[in-house]
Amino acid sequence: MILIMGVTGAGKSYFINKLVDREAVREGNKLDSCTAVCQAIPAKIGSSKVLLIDTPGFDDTERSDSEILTEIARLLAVQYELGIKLKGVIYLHRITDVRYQRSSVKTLQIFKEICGKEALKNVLLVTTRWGEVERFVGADRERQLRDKFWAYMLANGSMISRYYGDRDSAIGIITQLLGKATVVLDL
Ligand SMILES: Nc1nc2c(ncn2[C@@H]2O[C@H](COP(=O)(O)OP(=O)(O)OP(=O)(O)O)[C@@H](O)[C@H]2O)c(=O)[nH]1
Ligand SMILES: [Mg+2]
Repeated sequence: MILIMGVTGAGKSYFINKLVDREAVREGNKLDSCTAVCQAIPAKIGSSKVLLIDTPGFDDTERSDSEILTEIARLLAVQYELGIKLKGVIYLHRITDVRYQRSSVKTLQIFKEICGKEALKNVLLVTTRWGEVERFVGADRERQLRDKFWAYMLANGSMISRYYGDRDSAIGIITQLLGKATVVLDL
């Protein structure tokens, strides 16, 4: 199982749909947040079977972060009870964001706490929407994420990756986690 997390509108549902090559989950093109509950989508990547979990984004327009946390905790409890192994977590962030807003700082803080230090080596920090920025502008923002906002996580074994918006790129990202040992999150 792989969890897909990030602030609302980061492109979590879009990423999953590209990966499975169908409209498995609803994407939102409105200003309102879209995904309200966790959804599990089975996918086959090469010869591996994986369960992708689409989560409601933090900083949702309708619900508080604590409601969303409760929702994710509920899902993790069921997963643990059923003996489904967690391979890792993908955290999506839009490279088009011109500021690392407070909502992102807060979300990342919550995210770090959910994972716990031990699990950070199973975290993939992924930037999205590279088609909408000049490559050098994106690269400069990525460097700032690496040096500042994501430095702690990278120092503890998390990895960074770019999502280019297509299926092949999504498969490449998932594959990076499939080879890892399974983890249990602190939450
Ligand atoms: N072109 C392009 N559009 C994207 C990309 N990622 C997301 N979108 C679009 O951005 C909008 C929001 O994406 P979603 O995937 O619904 O965002 P989300 O993270 O699931 O948001 P919540 O469900 O509210 O937490 C949708 O209209 C997507 O089609 C991307 O990489 N490229
Ligand atoms: Mg969604």
